Amino acid sequence: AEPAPTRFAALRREIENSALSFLMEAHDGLSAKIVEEAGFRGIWASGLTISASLGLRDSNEASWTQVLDVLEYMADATTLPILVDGDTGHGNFNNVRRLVRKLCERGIAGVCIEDKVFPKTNSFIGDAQPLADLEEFCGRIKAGKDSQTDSDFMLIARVEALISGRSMDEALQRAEAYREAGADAILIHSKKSTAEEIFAFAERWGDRAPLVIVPTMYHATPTDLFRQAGISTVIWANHLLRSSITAMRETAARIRGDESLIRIEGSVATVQDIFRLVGNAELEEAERRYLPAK
Ligand code: SPV
Ligand code: MG
Repeated sequence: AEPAPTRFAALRREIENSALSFLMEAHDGLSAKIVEEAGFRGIWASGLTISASLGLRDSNEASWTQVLDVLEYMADATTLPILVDGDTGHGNFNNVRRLVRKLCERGIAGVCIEDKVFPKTNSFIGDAQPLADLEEFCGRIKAGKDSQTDSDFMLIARVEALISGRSMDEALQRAEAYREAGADAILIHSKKSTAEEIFAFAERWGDRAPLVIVPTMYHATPTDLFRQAGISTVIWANHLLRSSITAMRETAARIRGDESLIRIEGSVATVQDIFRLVGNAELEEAERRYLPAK
């Protein structure tokens, strides 16, 4: 039998294979386990949801090493490859170098960096966000690629031109420059409520490098249209955090109102379920092996 691919190779395979792939958002060890349990083959470690789960804004308020700590919990909790949202790379080329080295050490299979400036602003806030200088951003990409210690590590360049109201020509020009600088794939982002500009981009881009998309705003687009457009990978970017917010709010309100758990117990995960998710059975097994017999 063939040896199992490394997580680096697994992410590369997901993004480069001809079938449409999906990455599901997670923001901590537990949500990472839930993504794996659901059958997904890769995780999107979202900057927005990791920040929000820490009670912070998506403005680089969490330091990059704090994010790295969260990633370590996520990697320990699952066997899935993780693509981390590296925001703008946390500084210039030199910060990207150190980030990529540390991600490789922790077994994080890839990073996506966006062509904006530190501290970043979430793409869905405001209008024309300042973009990075094209050549300076290409330096960040090159520095990242030169620093990876596993040949399958993926560096994905995220084009924010359409988000910032720039032209389709500029988006394509930037994507091409990033590909030439060594990016393994392009994430083309849009905040429109339909996918028209994504399809227009994909048509002109062709198959120069895999395309990754985040249909948070154009959420009603049928997934088959992404397939037909030759998209490589869809990121469901924030929906586990958002669903947990809804569930936690309902539970908190109900317990506060009822001053009782009577209407709660049947509708929330059991304590046994928590034990199972975090692997208590393995610990019991290990105790039989390592603790003196009673
Ligand atoms: C994230 O999940 O943090 C992203 C995607 O970067 S978005 O919020 O759409 O910018
Ligand atoms: Mg982000």
